[in-house]
Amino acid sequence: MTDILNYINGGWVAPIGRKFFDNVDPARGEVYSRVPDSDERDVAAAVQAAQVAFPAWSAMPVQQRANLLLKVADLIDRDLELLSRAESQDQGKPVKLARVMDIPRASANLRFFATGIIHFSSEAHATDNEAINYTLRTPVGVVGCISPWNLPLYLFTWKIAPALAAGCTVVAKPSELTPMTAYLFSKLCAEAGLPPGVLNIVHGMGSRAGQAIVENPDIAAISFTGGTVTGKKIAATAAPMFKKLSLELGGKNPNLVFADCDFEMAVKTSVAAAFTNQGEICLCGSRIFVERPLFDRFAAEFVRQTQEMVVGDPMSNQTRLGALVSEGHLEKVLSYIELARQEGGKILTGGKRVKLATHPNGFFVEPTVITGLSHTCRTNQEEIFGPVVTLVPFDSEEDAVEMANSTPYGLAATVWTENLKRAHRVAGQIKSGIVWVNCWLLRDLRTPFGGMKQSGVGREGGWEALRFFTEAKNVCIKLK
Ligand code: TXE
Repeated sequence: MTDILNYINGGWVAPIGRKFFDNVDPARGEVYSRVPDSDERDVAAAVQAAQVAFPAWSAMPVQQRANLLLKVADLIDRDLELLSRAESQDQGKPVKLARVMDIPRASANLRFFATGIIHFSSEAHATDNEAINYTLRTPVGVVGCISPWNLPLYLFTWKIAPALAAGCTVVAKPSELTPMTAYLFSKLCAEAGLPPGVLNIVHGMGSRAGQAIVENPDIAAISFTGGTVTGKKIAATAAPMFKKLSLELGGKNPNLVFADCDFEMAVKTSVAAAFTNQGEICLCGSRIFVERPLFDRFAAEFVRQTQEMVVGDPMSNQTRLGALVSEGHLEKVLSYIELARQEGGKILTGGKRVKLATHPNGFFVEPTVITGLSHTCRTNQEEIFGPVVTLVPFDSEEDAVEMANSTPYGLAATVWTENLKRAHRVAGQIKSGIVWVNCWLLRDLRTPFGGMKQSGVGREGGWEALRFFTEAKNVCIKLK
């Protein structure tokens, strides 16, 4: 059984309190490693190491800093198979998905920001003939990066890559449910020659280690991705300390299918948008609104394709849906299916836990499609974050937009139509940080990423992330 260790000041250490908790393989329901139950003392040690490392790291020539991050990216690619298997075992996702999405994206994050920082520049403003203004951008200092369990290494690196590239030093905490790839990543950082203290990884529970990161007065900024309830708590703790905050929170994303869409593409992509990663992606399209004339045909084909998907051993290449991340999350998802029944929903397919002969204790759920619910019921308002979607008919463009905007969330949306004017019209009216037209999860890392309303505060991606991890200072020079 592996004991995961904290990575502080370039070395691997047990938590000061010597306590560990169990890490469960969700496909087997069995403990397979142990995680440090770190507390504020471990966080304090990590912050101290990060403070000591900050002057040299922030002053290092930018090309040299970039080269180190590029080296880490190369090592991730070298270990693609090992990391993919580790991610799959820890999270429950199909290894095939980790191989083509999670792990390649982790190295892409590092490469993107390592090269981005070289091109990062600031503005100058000539003020008539009076003065010249320029903007200096300096790294904010020691920052905290807290990431969730659905895309573990993918989102961990999405935060630490821009932070490190910008010249910050980092105290990071992966989710306690999926700490393994962050632990393996710490070894790659050391192998690449990242100086001690530049990146520190403290493992542990959100309420203890995570909270200690947010409360630590020497951490200047927090980048967090996770649930909206946790985001609220973090904001309440950090705001009185005037920390910079970037919060990427939940979603309840609408998928609007108009009758004039490319039918084949709309169904196929909507199925992927619903169930990729067991529906455990904040960008998954979980509320599918279909224009009434197309509704029955769409529903029939959607259900047919859903039933074709194999729920199975995450290590098998045939598997489309693996296990949910934890027993607690499995119960949450099943309770929402029960709620949908109580609210009068009709289950068109799925709805039950799956007991695999080879994995009788795994946390598997059938991909579930529900219809007959109003867009205002709890099932259609609250984030389920599992393989559960609803189909709802609509009669007009106005109705579709109103229903799409009717939740407290505003992360992402998809619109299916071949009508160019409608595509632009609807995209303009939807209240969300991203609108995909005739596609889903087509990501360009330069674009601003984040949510409106309760889906978050701030944007990451591209220059936005580098701006977040730097402070802008205006220097004004009088010319006369
Ligand atoms: O996530 P948490 P949970 C949604 C999804 C899910 C729900 C709850 O609906 O069912 O959130 O998931 C750390 N101070 N998303 O509770 O707690 C925690 O240790 C500082 C959407 O498992 O938000 C972990 O590292 N940190 C989401 C991270 O926060 C704290 C992805 C996220 O965990 C903390 C995940 C605290 N007080 C869940 N409490 C998305 N947007 O993609 C917890 N943490």
